[in-house]
Amino acid sequence: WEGEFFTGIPKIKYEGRSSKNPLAFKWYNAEEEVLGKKMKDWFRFSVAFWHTFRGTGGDPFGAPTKNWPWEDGTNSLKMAKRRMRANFEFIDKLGVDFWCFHDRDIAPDGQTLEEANENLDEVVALAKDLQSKSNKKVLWGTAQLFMHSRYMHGGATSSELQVYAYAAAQVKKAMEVTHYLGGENYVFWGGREGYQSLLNTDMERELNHLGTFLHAAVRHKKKIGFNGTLLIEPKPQEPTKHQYDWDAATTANFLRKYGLTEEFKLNIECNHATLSGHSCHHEIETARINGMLGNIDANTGDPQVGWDTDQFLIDIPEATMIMLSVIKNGGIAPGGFNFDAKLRRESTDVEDLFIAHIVGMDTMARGLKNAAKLIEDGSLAELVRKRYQSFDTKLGAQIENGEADFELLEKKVKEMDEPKVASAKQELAELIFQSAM
Ligand code: XYL
Repeated sequence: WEGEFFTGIPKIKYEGRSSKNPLAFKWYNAEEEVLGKKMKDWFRFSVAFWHTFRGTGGDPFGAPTKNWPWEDGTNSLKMAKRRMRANFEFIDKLGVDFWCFHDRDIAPDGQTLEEANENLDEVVALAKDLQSKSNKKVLWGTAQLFMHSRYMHGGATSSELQVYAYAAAQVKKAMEVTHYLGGENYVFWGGREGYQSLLNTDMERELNHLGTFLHAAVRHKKKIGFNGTLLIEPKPQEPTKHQYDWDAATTANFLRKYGLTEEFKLNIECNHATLSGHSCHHEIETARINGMLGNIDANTGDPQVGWDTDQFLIDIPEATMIMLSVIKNGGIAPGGFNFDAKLRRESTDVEDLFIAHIVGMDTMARGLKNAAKLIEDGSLAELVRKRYQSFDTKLGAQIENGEADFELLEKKVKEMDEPKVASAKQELAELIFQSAM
C-alpha cells in the first residue's frame, strides 16, 4: 500500500458554527484561547489506536462489518506497519497531537514473549520514525492483559504464578516502548483483574498481589528513567463480574492501602462511570478532590443499554460538567482526552471515522466554552458559596480545623435557636447552568 489512505479527505479545519460541512469543526478551534489557555492545550486530544484501527464491528452475535480498504485480512507485521502509517495520516488530518495504544493492537503477538517483543520493536521503530516526522506524541501506552487465554484468571491477580510473571514481563516491555516513544503517561486497565465468584477466590491474596505488582511497576519506571504518570483506569465489571478497580473511590482506597498514592493517578472513563452507577462528573470530581485526576477517556454509554458501548460523547451538558471539573483542576496535562470510543457496528464508511471524532471534539469544545461562561459569570459559584456561608464564621472555622469537640457544639446548640435551614436552590442552579448552553 503506497501513498494516501484517506483519499478525498482533506485536513479538517475550523469553519465556525454556520458551516454545514461534516468534515469541518464548528466549535473546536485549536488555537483559540479560553480562560487563558488554547483549546488544544485544555484537551490534548488523542486517538485510540485499538478502536480506530483494530475495531472490526464484530459483536457477540455477529461478524465484523468494517472493510477498511487498507486491511488485507491478516494480522501480519506488514499489515501492522501499514496500519501505523494510516494512524499517522489520520491524526494529522484530524489535527490531533496524540495517540494511545495497547502493545498487542499495534503489533502481532508471538509464539513466545521474545517473538512478541521483536514484533513490537519493529512496529515501534516505524512509529518513532513517523512521530519524528510529524511532531505527534504518545499520550499513553498500555499492555493488553485481557485478550490472550493465559489471562483468563487475570494478570497480576491470576491464581497462577507463571501468569503473574508473564504479565510483569509484558508490562515491563510495554513501559519500555512507551518510554522510547516519549509517552507522557502509562495506563493500567485491569480488564480481568477481578473475580467471577468469591467462593473460589482469595480476594485478599489477589489484591496483595496487585499491590506488589504495581510497586514493581513503579520501581521499573524509575529504573528506566520514565517520567510519565502512571494511571489506573477504574471500571466496575465487564469482562469480570467484579473488577477490583470498581470506581474512583474504590481505586483511591486501594492506592492508599498499598502506599501508592504518590505514584498513581486515575484515568476516568465516562462509560465506566455509568457502569458503576455514577455520572462521569461524579467520578471526575472524586478523582479531582483526591488529587488524582490524571486523564479522561472521553466516551459515553447509552442510557438504555447496560454495557460498555464506548460511544463518542455528544451530550453538551455532560461535556460542560466535565469541563467545570477540569477547569477547577487547572487542566489535566500531562494527561489528555483520549477518544476511547468506536463507531457503531453499522457505521462502515471511512469518513465516519473522521465524523465521529469531529463531533466528539466539537462537543468537548462546546463544554469548555459553556463552562468558561459559567465561571466568568460567577453566579453558580456564588450560589454554592452562599450555601455553606454559615461555616464562614468563627465557629465554622473551629469545626473545619477540627477544634470543635462535641461538648463545645452541645453548648452552642443550647445557646442557639432551632437551626434555620435554607433552600438548596437546585432548580436555580439548574437554571443558571442551562442558561450557559
Ligand atoms: C476497556 C478500556 C480499555 C482501556 C485501555 O473498557 O476502556 O480500552 O482504555 O486498556
